[in-house]
Amino acid sequence: MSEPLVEAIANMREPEALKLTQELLESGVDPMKILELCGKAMDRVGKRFETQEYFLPELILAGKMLGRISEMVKPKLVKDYKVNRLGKVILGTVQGDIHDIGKNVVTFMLDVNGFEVHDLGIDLPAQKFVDAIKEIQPAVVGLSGFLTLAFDSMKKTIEAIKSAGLRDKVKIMIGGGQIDEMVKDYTGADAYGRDAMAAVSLCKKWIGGQ
Ligand code: B12
Repeated sequence: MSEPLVEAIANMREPEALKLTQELLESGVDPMKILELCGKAMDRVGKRFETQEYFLPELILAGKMLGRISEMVKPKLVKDYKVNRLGKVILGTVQGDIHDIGKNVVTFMLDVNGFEVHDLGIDLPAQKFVDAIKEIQPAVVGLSGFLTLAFDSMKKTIEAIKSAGLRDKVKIMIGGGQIDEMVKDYTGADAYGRDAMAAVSLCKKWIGGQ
């Protein structure tokens, strides 16, 4: 019954996508279900990009739609899911990579689940993470990346954290399109998370809250 939302996003019909989101929220559909449908739509967009049916403008528009839908869903999620501030997490996309849609979903989910999230942005040199750890003193650092070259950036970032003497002060999780357990081993991270809910589970395990 809620597949029309997937169709509207995947076919770049933004006004319809926003209207459908509003209707789903008003009819009491679980906001998590709406986010799931957004993920499904992004899969379709990604496939159309790969087959060159879509190009960069469509990807950017899809990202914006997702941002707007997240903003609409957020108040409802915060209301439904009990929120206590649980601990600090810093998160960012590593150097050379500007993909941030997945990272923004992770930021959003950590936020509504009660973590104090500091989103450092995109294309971040290792030193930015080191400086932010010193300043913010988070319990968890999240590294996001969608390009193959992000593997090396993640490894360098973790080495820089180690060189700064901060490695035993933080847990490090990584994630993004091409990331898997092998990349986790390669980079020296503590864990890999497949999606935003996995990021929430890792933070709950490390910081508490479950
Ligand atoms: C959207 C997109 C773009 C957009 C990004 C917009 C933005 N603001 O992010 C734009 C158009 C800018 C773009 C640019 C490029 N892209 Co691009 N892009 C994509 C695309 C289609 C979707 C990625 C996405 O956002 N998915 C949506 C999210 C929600 O997906 P998700 O993976 O389910 O997200 C979850 C997890 O990843 C996880 N997660 C994410 N981060 C983290 C962090 C932690 C800590 C944890 C635990 C979990 C976690 O949680 C998320 C939420 O549940 C992918 C193809 C694909 N099918 O994935 C290509 C893709 C990633 N891009 C690719 C390429 C090559 C590029 C460009 C080089 C293209 C070019 N020629 O210019 C540039 C790179 C620029 C750069 N330096 O980064 C390649 C990468 C190939 C590779 N092996 O390196 C891909 C795979 C497409 C392809 N098959 O060719 N791209």
